[in-house]
Amino acid sequence: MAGKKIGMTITEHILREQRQNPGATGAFTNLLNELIVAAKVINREVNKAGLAEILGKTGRVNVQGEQVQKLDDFANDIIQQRMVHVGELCCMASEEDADLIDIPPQYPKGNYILLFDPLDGSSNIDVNVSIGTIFGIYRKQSRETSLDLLMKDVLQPGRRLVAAGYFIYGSSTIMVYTTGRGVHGFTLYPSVGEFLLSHENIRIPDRGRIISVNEGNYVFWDEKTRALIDYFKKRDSATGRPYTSRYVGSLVADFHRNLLKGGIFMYPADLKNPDKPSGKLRLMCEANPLAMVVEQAGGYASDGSQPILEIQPMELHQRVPLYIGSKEDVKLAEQFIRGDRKS
Ligand code: FDP
Repeated sequence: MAGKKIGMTITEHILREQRQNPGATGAFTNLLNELIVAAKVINREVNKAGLAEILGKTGRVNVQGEQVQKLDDFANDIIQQRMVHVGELCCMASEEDADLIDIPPQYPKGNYILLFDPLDGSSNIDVNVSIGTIFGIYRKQSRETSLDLLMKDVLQPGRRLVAAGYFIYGSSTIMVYTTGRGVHGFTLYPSVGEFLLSHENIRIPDRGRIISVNEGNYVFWDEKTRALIDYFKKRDSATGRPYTSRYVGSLVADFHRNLLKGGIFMYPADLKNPDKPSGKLRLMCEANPLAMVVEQAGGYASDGSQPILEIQPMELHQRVPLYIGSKEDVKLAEQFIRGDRKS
């Protein structure tokens, strides 16, 4: 038959990955498939935003001290509802919930742990800017079953993630994922209701031309961070500077653009709280999954001094500074932040 060849479905792809792993039981495939169903439901609601009574704030403040939007709540509920009965998880953690989420006793438990940010970039919900769902999956290391004792299994460095990825609800809906064998992107064909392979083996350029950072925070940055941003903005034809600036304020959207085009996303530590300089983004639910994706695509992620994936998490909602994207650009950022370079 003539015409453009249609890419394989995400389900076929996951099964194909599973066949490459002789020890695989299918548990992982079940888990990802259920997550995809949850994302399709979230996508449907995101597309309705503006029509339904789902925009706006709930009036609650989440564990991060941020206003909870109705769609945040919806996405958080849907993921939990779909994932509790899949039988492959021992617990979950969501950016919106202070504590670990247990699997109720009526459902079977498994050996995987799901961490997720149900709706990243939520301040953009009301204004039709792309938002997304980020996820990371660990395998349980201990034999513990009680929720109180599972925290150690959850607080694993990102290097131990067995899969990670995101869904971006944008001009089209895309799922990008890795199980440690490259990064692949699938676009949702609404008429078919399936994610079909559209971006096989994504590779991020070693160097980009884009910086993505909220420069409104300039006054809260230390000298090293300011010197870094100033560097990217200086004119120098040999290194292709100045870089161009792109920042929409949705991590998934900013990350996805830079993954495809090359560049660096930065959310540096700032001094908004002078006693405790910190980044804004969360290690477990945001930085680690994207760090796994970017490394699998040939890029790099750092907190300014060490690879994100090497950080030993101390708490569930730990925040980190984040420099992520093209390898050479992120390595350069490390030189500035460590103080090895000033201009
Ligand atoms: P949001 O607060 O809208 O949920 O994860 C938080 C996040 O968005 C990221 O998606 C985004 O990159 C960042 O915060 C934006 O923060 P600023 O508004 O401080 O730039």
